[in-house]
Amino acid sequence: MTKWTRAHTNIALIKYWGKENEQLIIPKNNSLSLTLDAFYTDTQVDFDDSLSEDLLILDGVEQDTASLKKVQRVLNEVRRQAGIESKARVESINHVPTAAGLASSASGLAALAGAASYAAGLSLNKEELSKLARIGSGSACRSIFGGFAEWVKGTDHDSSFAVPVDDAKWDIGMLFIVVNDAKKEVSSREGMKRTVETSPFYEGWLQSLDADLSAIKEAIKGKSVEKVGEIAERNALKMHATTLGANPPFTYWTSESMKAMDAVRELRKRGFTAYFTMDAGPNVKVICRQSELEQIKYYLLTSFSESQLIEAKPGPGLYLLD
Ligand code: 2P0
Repeated sequence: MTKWTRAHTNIALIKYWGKENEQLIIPKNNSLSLTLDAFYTDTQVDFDDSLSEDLLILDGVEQDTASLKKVQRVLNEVRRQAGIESKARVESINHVPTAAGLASSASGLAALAGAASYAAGLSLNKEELSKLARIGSGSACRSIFGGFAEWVKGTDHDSSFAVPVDDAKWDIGMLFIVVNDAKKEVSSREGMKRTVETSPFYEGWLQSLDADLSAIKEAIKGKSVEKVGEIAERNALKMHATTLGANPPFTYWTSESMKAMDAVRELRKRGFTAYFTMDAGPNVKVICRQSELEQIKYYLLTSFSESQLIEAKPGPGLYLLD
């Protein structure tokens, strides 16, 4: 029994940054994201007794055992729940513009949770799928849901999963500015670990989160792009500030990222509702009104090329393809 399953990527507006339990991927703090339509992963899984080991074929290319690690954490849990021992063939196609340098672990591990549980004959509800995706990659637990989702940190495997917050069927969108001067980055897994262990700013980050979370939920309820953007931008800046206090210090920002952030500030001066957020990489995402995406892109074309600018709207949660 195998079926293609699709999951879209999500971008956190209140960031997940740091683990309480590294083995189970229990986070230090709740996070809140928006699932987007522009980038997604399609995956199918086949548990096959004739296989002697798990196989991962990504965009038609068989992957090495190192890339299988996160995938196998999900497969092993599915095998445990279904009481099967067969190895799996996992086929995955990432629909992310080539060379965009955008992380696909959220959509990838969410699609895998859906496809693997289906292939094993498990019928999991969304909460169970979210937990399963989480053990592959933390941010993936939020991609089970469309629109806005909150990952409630919990204290153990059974209490740590995402919940839907709002379907985002209103005038909010996101524009990705893909910057071209990417340097070799510290992985998010390594970056958050180093920050938790060594940055004196980490405590300050944690202490400010409850206020950010309740404020953004109010802003979402009021459908205020302005407030959502303002809170998200400040939250992202705080997260990135923690990395400068780490030992050794690091940053995901490049000069191109800073140029993009300046462009967003300039958009605000020109009367647009535009705020930015950034993740564990140099790309900048502009939070804006869906109805202003075109005009904002037009303005940004004065500083960036067409291929660097990707428009996104709120996207759906995990689903099986016919
Ligand atoms: C987030 N990031 O909330 C934050 C903001 C990056 C910065 O989740 O170790 O790939 O697999 O749980 O989910 C990226 O980290 O990390 C991430 P693991 P993940 O989106």
